[in-house]
Amino acid sequence: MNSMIPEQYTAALQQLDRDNYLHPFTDSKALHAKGTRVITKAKGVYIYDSEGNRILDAMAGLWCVNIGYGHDELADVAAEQMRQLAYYNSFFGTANVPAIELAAKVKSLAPDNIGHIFFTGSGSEANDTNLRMVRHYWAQKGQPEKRTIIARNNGYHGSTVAGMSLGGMEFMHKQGGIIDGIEHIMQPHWYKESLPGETEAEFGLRAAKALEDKILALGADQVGAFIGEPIQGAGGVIVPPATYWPEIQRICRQYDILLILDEVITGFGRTGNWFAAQTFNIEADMIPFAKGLSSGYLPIGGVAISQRVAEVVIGGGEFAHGYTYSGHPVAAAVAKANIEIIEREGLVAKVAVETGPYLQSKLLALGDHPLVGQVRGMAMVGALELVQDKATRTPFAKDIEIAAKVRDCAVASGLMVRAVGDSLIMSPPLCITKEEIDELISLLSQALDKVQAEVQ
Ligand code: PXG
Repeated sequence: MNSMIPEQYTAALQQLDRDNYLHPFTDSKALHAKGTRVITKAKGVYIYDSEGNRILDAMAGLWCVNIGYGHDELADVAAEQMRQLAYYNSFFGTANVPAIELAAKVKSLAPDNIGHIFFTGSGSEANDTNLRMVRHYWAQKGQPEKRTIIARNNGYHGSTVAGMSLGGMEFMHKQGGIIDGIEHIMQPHWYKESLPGETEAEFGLRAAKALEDKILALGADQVGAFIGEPIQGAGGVIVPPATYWPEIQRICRQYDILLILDEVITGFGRTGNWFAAQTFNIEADMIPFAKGLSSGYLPIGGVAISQRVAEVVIGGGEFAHGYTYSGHPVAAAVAKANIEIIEREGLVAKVAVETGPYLQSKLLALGDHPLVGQVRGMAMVGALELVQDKATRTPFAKDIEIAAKVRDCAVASGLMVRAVGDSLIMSPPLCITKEEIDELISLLSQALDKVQAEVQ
């Protein structure tokens, strides 16, 4: 196929794709009509498609390629590990060297209260692990009725049955319903959900109080855990007011409820610390992670478990839970080498003091654009909320699909961003330079101008 001219090559791949490949989270009929964009190679912050277009990937794949693309070193690590030991499980009294070393490494980077690391193949599996571990923990403690988990509207925790149920995406719940024992409360989205005149600080406390109200309504003896993303990612990069997390922490402690902090997106540097728990000063009982752990070079995730939970699980006999690929040696070796690259390149500090603030200041400046109602973000994650009327926060009519319009325009000009509702969201590779951020902002601003001219 490679000897064909790019258009023929692309058309042939698109046909193969149409005929055989069912895509995740996709309106297949619409995609079949349009044709898939086939990504063929990548280097640094740039991806390339089968037609030869170069695109600045401001989504780091799917929030995951933290070190950027094309680190040959990881290919070498994977090949070497595959030759040495391609697979062995950690189930029946065995383990492998990379998994043991990676557990120690992740624990050393995690907040001080973390005691043990459990590995999974993905973020969804990590949250399935959480659901089972919360219930197992309370059963071991003699309180099996503490089994309800409180989550939030518009949260995202994965797409398996437990992940989808913990998530607060209505369009997902509608396809088949959710499992029992999960309750949802409001999200801390000040721009969308505050009352007239309510400050961010006041709103943050009210959004946290929704947790207390729900606990009291259900009875604290029925509630096992609360789960939330430090910053909602798939929901549209929603950074809660500064008052929110301290109050959530207080409530969880007061009612003896475990706190699960979903760091699948925020883990491994995105907020300028290894974990957002450190950025927001949150003491969590379980921290699911994935994505940045391996920068997406191989699938691997896990849960960092607090000492108090780990002690109960370790002391409670067999916890009958695990995956064939828990602690996969090749994925673990690559993850460990990925962390070494993050350390060697000083990416976490760079995001905290240099490129993160730079991206945020450039995004804030886009707040002056007539289409932009709110700029949200922190360090290396950001969003622009597009509105028809800035003063009244009036959104565009749904059928205009304003954010999708800007995204399409951006992609056509060489910038990959995501549209979620009326938000444009981004989470660039942590290795992005200031010059590349300038390019990102310039392409984004041109796309905004173009669409602004169109909808005027
Ligand atoms: N938790 C969070 C916070 C996530 O963002 C998961 C769990 C699940 O991870 P896995 O590895 O099972 O996909 C995620 C994943 C989007 C989008 O639309 C986001 C994710 C996945 C797919 C789409 O932004 N995040």
